[in-house]
Amino acid sequence: MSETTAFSATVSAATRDGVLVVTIDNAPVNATSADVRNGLEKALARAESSTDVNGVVITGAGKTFIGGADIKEFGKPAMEPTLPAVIQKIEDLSKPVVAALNGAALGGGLEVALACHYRITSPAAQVGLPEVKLGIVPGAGGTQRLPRLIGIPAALDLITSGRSVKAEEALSLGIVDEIGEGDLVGTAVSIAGKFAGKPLRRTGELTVPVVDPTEIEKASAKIRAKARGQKAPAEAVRLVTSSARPLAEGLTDERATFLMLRDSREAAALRHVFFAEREASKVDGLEGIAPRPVGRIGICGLGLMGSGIAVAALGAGYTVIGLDQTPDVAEKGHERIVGLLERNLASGRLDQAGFDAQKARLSVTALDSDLAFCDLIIEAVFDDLDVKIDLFRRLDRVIRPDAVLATNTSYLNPDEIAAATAHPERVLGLHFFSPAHVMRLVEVVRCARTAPDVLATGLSAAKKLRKLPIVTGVTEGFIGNRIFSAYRREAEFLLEDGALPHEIDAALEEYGFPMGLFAVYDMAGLEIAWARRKRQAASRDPSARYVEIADTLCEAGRMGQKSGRGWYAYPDGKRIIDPEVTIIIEAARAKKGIVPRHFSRDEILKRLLEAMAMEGDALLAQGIAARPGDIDLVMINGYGFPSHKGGPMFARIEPPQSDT
Ligand code: 3H9
Repeated sequence: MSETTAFSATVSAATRDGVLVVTIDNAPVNATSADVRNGLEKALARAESSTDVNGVVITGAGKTFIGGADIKEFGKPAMEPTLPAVIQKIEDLSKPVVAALNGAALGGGLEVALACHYRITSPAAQVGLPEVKLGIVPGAGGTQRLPRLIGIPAALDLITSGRSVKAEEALSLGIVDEIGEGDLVGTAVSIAGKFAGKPLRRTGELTVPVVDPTEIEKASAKIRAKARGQKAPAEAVRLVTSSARPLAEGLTDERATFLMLRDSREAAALRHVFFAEREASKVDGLEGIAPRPVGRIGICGLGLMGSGIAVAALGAGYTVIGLDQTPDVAEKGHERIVGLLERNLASGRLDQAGFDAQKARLSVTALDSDLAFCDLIIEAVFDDLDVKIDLFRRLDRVIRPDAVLATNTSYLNPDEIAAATAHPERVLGLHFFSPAHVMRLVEVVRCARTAPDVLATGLSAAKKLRKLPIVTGVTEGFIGNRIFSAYRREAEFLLEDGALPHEIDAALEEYGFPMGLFAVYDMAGLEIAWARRKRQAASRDPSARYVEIADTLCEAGRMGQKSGRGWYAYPDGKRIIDPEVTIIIEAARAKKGIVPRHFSRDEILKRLLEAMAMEGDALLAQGIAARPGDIDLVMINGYGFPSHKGGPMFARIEPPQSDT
């Protein structure tokens, strides 16, 4: 190996057996920042002009090949050379260029690899074009070169879903040419040496395989429908399906589309979400604090919520012991959990070996003392203070003093539950969302006396469960339900002021919520919220505005979809507007002397979004939420707020209609 030459601060190279091995070292993820592009360009020029260089290998330092373009540069003035220009130089080089994928090759990283003349990957690497998740399309050839390599249908799937594939799948699809064990760079060097002086396989010169246009049209229509108004997936469909045209034409179109989307509000929102997710794991007071080790999790209460948590925990590799009141009830819980695992098996999310292993790690009991060896215990019993306090007192006596106790309460005060135990410092809240094995959000509740390493344990276990943990302080409903209450209250004010449920729902769905608020109520059932309102009636501020419409619906037996009627009617299960509901609403308005007025969709949205953001302000001022981004993540991952709008705090920065 020759001496190392630095082509820039982040790109260096050394010659090995006549091949220039170029290494990108731009921590943390080797993003193609301006300095990397500069260094690469210079290294390529050196390779082209040096008579003692026969080929090039491009690889990354650390565990990533290239994580993509540098997202932090988006929105700043462009710096030459552009990534597409550098990538074109790779493809055009007269000497063989081999990509040695030492780790993830994502976005611009995969685009670099696609332009190389050969791709060898380590077995641990993943490849993908996740740009649509950032509201953009691949902007450095991905939409044009990937179909040339793997065909339009497979490229459509990968680019419009943004999913990454592991090395094996990348090989079978034809994205990479070889999986290399051991000295990856050494193998890449010998491949480059073998290709020297031979005709090179340039991806851009390949022809896109011909496919049945009706098949493509069917797939495209499905993708567009799923995108719910987002621009990037639709643009990606257009670019990929038209990739059979001359490369230069496709690349020009792709670049213009990329730039247009990159500067859009939608992309700014999704970038905000990306960085907010990374920020959320930085929690005040936890620097340098190690979580307690967790291998065995106890779950108390094996209803829907407890079973969902159990499935998530089994999937993460934990041993799970479920506790319920009697052996019979516990056995029912066991059946429910196994039923969920069977569904995963049937859908292909789990293979037989995985199913068997997970089932073998599950046991149930009706004896508290069987939880003695658990490291973390999560309760998901009925949301009643006395029930939870009784359970925590019992557990406190039988579990190890260093075991962590978590409550899944939605509305109760976890400080009161903690205070009932001998070790309140080991108590925290882990508020899962239903169905717990599907929903990504977990609110991690830092109680008044939660020890830092207990909080760290909750965060690390939630992450291992592949959840997005967001820390919240103690308040009624925590971050999500407090914002949701403010949103619901405003929606009910709107009803009294003149809007109808279907008008509010239409505005929300057009904005990007998967379902309007009143349709969601009907689906969930109206009785639980009604019971809560009745409990709170005595302590309600009599001077505060209170909308009785929901109570009137419940009194009339309209409990939602299950009872065939709620905010809508459901003859034959299909949701329709019910004039009876309109009459109830009109009567409520008349009772208060409210003269209804018309609300446009924009006005409806503005009021609802502002109500959410104002509650968010209060949560920040009270120190319940640490950052606006945390609030946005809670609403996106727990309440259906469209991620491409960035969450209620981000959405407020500009009015909802200002999309560019
Ligand atoms: C693109 O490529 C466009 C092109 O088609 C066209 C261009 C013309 N840029 O996730 P982690 C930071 S668009 C800047 O915790 P992991 C991240 O903020 C891009 N920074 O690590 C964090 O910073 P901090 C397409 C980035 O090991 C730190 O790195 N690519 C970027 O769990 C660690 O991140 C993608 O969308 C970036 N591209 O996972 C891939 N990526 O420490 C996005 C990360 O200050 N990235 N950072 O909080 C990922 O999926 C993961 O980061 C990755 C590593 C799998 C790479």
